[in-house]
Formats: sequence, C-alpha cells, structure tokens
Amino acid sequence: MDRDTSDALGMGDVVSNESSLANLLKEERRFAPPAELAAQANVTAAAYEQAAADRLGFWAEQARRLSWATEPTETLDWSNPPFARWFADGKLNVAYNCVDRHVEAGLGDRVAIHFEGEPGDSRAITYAQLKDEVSRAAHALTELGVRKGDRVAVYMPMIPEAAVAMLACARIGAAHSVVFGGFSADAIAARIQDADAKVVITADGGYRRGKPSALKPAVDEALGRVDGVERVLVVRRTGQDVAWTEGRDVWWHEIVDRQSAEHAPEAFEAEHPLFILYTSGTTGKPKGILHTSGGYLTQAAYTHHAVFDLKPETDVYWCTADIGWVTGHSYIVYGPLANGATQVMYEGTPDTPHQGRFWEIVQKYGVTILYTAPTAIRTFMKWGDDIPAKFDLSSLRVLGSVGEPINPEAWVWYREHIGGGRCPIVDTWWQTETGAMMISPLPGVTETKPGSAQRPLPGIAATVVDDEANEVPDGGGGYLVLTEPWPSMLRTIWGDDQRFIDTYWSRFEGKYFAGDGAKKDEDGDIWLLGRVDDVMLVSGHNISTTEVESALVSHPKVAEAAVVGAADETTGQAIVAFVILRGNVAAEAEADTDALVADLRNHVGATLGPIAKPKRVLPVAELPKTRSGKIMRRLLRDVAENRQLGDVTTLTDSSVMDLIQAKLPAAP
Ligand code: 6R9
Repeated sequence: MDRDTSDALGMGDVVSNESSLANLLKEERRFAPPAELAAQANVTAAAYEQAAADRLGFWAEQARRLSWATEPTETLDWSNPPFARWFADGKLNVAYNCVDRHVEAGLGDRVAIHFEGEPGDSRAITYAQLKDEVSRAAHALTELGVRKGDRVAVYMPMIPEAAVAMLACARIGAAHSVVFGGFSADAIAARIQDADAKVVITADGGYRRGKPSALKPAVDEALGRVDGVERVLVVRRTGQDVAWTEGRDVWWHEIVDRQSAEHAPEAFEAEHPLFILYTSGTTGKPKGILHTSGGYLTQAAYTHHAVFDLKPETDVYWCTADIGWVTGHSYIVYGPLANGATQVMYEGTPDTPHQGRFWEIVQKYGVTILYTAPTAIRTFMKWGDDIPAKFDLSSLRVLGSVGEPINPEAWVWYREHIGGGRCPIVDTWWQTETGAMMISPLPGVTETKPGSAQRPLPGIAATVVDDEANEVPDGGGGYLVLTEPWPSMLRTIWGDDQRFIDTYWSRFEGKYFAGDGAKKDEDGDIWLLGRVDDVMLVSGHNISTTEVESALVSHPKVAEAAVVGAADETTGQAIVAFVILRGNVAAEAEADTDALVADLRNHVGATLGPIAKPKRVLPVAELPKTRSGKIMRRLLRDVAENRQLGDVTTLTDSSVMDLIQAKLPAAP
C-alpha cells in the first residue's frame, strides 16, 4: 500500500466528486495466477472473449452442462422486462442433475459428502447413496401430501439430511424455503406464512458449541401462530426430548427409511420454481427471493466449475457456509452436486472443541478448495497465526471469499497463513438475488488484487454508475449495477411483483440496482465498498465504511473493524469505529487505550487522508453480526447515536450488543 502518497494528498485531491464515493484506498500489491494452475485451468481468458462476442450463445453452451429431458432451443426471453425467462422451452429435473446422472455415468461410488459432525462423528455418503436417500425422501414427501408447485419450509442443522430435503423437494417440483436454523419462531412463522408452506422439515436439534441445540421447539411455537402446515417431518440428530403433535409430526427415519429407493424423476419446465429464500432488508418485511430451475442451475454449475477450477475427479471442496444462506444453496447443494464434486460438510462452529477445528478438517480430508467468509478469516487472524501453522494445509490449491468486501490485510493473511503463499484467492461478489457468482477473479487467468472482486465473470454485465445512471470512468465511484439479465437472476419477490420492480429496477432505468457502493480502479477493475445504506456522508463527502475498516485492519493491532457514520452537528456525520484487537495485543491495549486510539486514528488519516479519520475509536470484544457473518452496522449506528436498538432478530448473538453498549463512554 502506498501510504506515503495518500498521506501527502489533501482532502480536496482524494475526494473527486461530492455525490459519488470517494476513491481513497490505494492497494498496489498484485499476485499472478500460479503457472501450473493456469496451464491446466478449466477456464481461460478466451471465455471472456467468447462471451463478449455472443453472450447468449455462451450461456446456451453452458446450459449444455446440464442433462435436459427436453433440450432448450430458446435462450433468453426478455420481452417483458424485468421478468426474464431463460431456456424456457427446456425441461429438466434438478435433482436428477445433481445425483442420478452421476450414478448413471458410473460415478456412484464417488463420495458426494464427507460429513463431519461437531462432536466428531463422521459419515461418507456416495453419489449412489445420495440418490437412494433423495429418492426415498421424495416418496415420503409425496406420501405426506406434497405436490408439484407446493412450498416446503426447511429448518435444519448442517447435516446431510438438509441437502437431501432440498433435493427431494426439487425432485418432486415443490419449492423449498430454507430458514436459518437459529432464527426465532417469529422468523419461521413469518416465512411459513408468506410462502404458504404446507410441510416443514426440521430436526430435534443440532450440535453447536459443544452441546445439542434444539430446533423443533421453535417450529412448534411458530406453528401455534400460523395455519396451513399439515405435516412436520423430523430428523433425529441429537436424540434430545421433543414435544410431539400426533397426526402432524412424523419421524424422518420412520417414513423415509421404508420407501423405495427407485423414484422416477419428472421433468419440469426450466422456469418451474426451485426455491424461495428470504433476505431481510434493513426495513420492511423480508423479501422472498424466487429462483427457478434451468437458468439457476446452469449458472450455479458453471461458476462453481470456472471460479474454483473444480476438477471433480481429484478435488475435495469445502464451503463453510450454512445451507440457510444462499451460499449454502448454490455452493453446497446445487453447484457442487450438479458438477459431481466431492465435498466436506461440517455441522458446527470453528472453535469447537478448539480454534484449529477448520484446519484439522482441511488436513483430515485433504481439502483442495476452501470457500469461506471474511468474517471467519478475520476471526482466525484474531486467534493468531500459530493456530493454522500447527496443521498440514498443503492440499489447498484455491481459496474463495464471499459475503462482504474482504479487507486487503485479511486477504493477504488468508493467502499467506492458509494458502501457504501459493493459492490464488477468488473474491466472489454476488447476492441472494443474483443466485450465483457475478464478479470474481478466475484463478487461472486473473492477476489478483487484495480487496477487489475485479471483473464480471464471462457472460455477466456489471458496471458502476453515478447518481444520474452514467457509467463512471475508470478511477470513479458510485453504485454497482447489472446491465444485462443473467441466467440465475431472481425472477421476482414471491407474491409481490411490484416490490421486485420497485426495489431493484426503478433506481436506474433498465438496470438492476444491487444496493452496493463500488468504484472502478484505473484498470477498470471493480472494488465493492459496502451497502449504499452504510455509506457515510462526512462534510459533504461520501465515504465508504469498507475503506475505513480496511485501513483499520491494515494496522498490525487490529483484527476486525466496523465503521458507522453517526449524526454530528458540525460535519453532518462523524466516523465512529468499533475495533476488535488481535489476540496478543488485546491485554496490552486494556492498559493503554488512549494511546492506541490515537495511534489508530492517525493510521487511518495517514492511509486514506484526513477526511477519513474516525472521530471516535472504540475497542470492543465482539461485533454484531448476522448468521451469514455480515456486520450489522445499523445497530452500531443506534449505539453511536444513543438510540434504542432496532430489530435484533437476525443477530447471531444478541448479548453482543449489551457488551458494546456497556463499553461505550458518553458521547464527547
Ligand atoms: C452471497 C451473499 C449480498 C450482499 C451484497 C454485498 C455483500 C457479498 C461480497 C459482498 C463485497 C464480496 N457481498 N459478497 N461484498 N465483496 N465478495 O452474500 O448473498 O447474503 O444476499 O448478501 O453481500 O453487499 O450485496 P447475500
């Protein structure tokens, strides 16, 4: 990083345009793709050219990765924007594509899932076994009255039955709606009601942090409030006691195990609904994002193949997400299984029973491709370099990141301490709404830059625009937009087409508004700068939370940072930073907070320029996060502005907020 130059710049130089995001961070480290990987890469630079010359032809070719009962002849129907139809005259069965066809191709003995339970129990499930289990579960759902077009809610721990449940729904044409295990009864009830689900699939509980954690009570409570759910299918995982409603509840092992393992998959239209997944905006009721079959699976499979350079014969892939997050849908269930990958599925938390658990799993299974989130990476940094150093991580060859902008320092730490300095990092930008990856380096092609997702994938059109929808020049900042439809795009918000149009297609005429701030660097590469709602306005300048956080994380004593703009009489908003210190400095800092705070403020000033210097820096032990690891800045804003906290229902651990509030000195 070129700190000297940015230090020398006055604020007038670094902030070019008041209405657009300032381009503050200068990151000059570059990493070429490993020659050996590049020489054998699944996808080369030619893919960009091919897709640029004929985008629809490119996607039509990718659709041929799938096995269609009726091959599509149409690629895209965009006659009624923003309602897209992809491969609309094709028919397929998604579950057949994820299991049966691999068995038919003679790969039945290949392990599909290496399951690792938190208490240490493990199971290897082959594609042949997975096919049998999905078939039995499909029969069981039919016996429970589920029909094509119905909705099924899934509220499960991270166990193989969660994937089986999703695939069984897909197999019979019922849309699943997965609700994060850990969401409250309220959240479950709202989602069941909105989707009008007929059946709920759950478990007695799952293992978290060394003990059984109950799931079924939340379902029972939710069903006390909503009508329409006829049956509840319950997997026995922990063996803990459960309340039982006769006539409604049925054990998975009692109904699924006795079914036939032969099940003829019906072919559904490419636009048949596959799933609904709710995203919680900061305001309003959650949006039921609807995904359909053919286009979704095409892009999930293609991106998994291209971005991870997946070699299904030899790779062992591990995505650490929960299936309740879109990342679990596309990159645990649909993408990897459509590609016949062998993957690891882990039930629990990264620090149970010890802080090296992830690295122990990488070593045990010889994981070659690891896909995780910046929040996890920053936590590992905080725990210390010595922990991964105790394990053999030499099997790894590609590392992925998703969920938030990754701070350059965390990126470099990931590369060095997990990737042994040799693995390319793919920073993948996408959303529940986009269904699959949209912007990412390709590991055999891209010269990577720490902190940048860089370039739209082949066949994807994305850019950055200003307030007036004009594309910004290289070096400019503004809003990320997607300018052409893509196969795995959301089709609507369940039951609310108007909200779909208003939320995504009305801000900029004819373009999809992602809600993220972004900038383009001098090479035209894209850097994501956080949600537009989080952008701060300081003395008339838009400043991204991401850049200030990255500057803080680049200080050797900081593991993690969250930055918000709090109302301020003189500057409009003032920057308030909450920081988590790295393991070995936390104790030292207790004694010397004032000096450290001054040091951190100066460090940001020196890195980004004086305008970005936080007014207040507060060392804290934890930050409020969603279940997928995103920092909930709006709650920190509530704290910084001495307001009552807003909705905390999607927080992983609400006691975190008490700790933070207790630490907060009265506003100066
Ligand atoms: C896949 C997923 C979507 C939002 C998105 C953006 C943030 C995700 C990112 C990233 C920067 C990345 N985001 N990946 N920001 N770089 N590589 O996370 O879906 O939970 O719907 O969140 O996450 O803000 O708009 P979802």
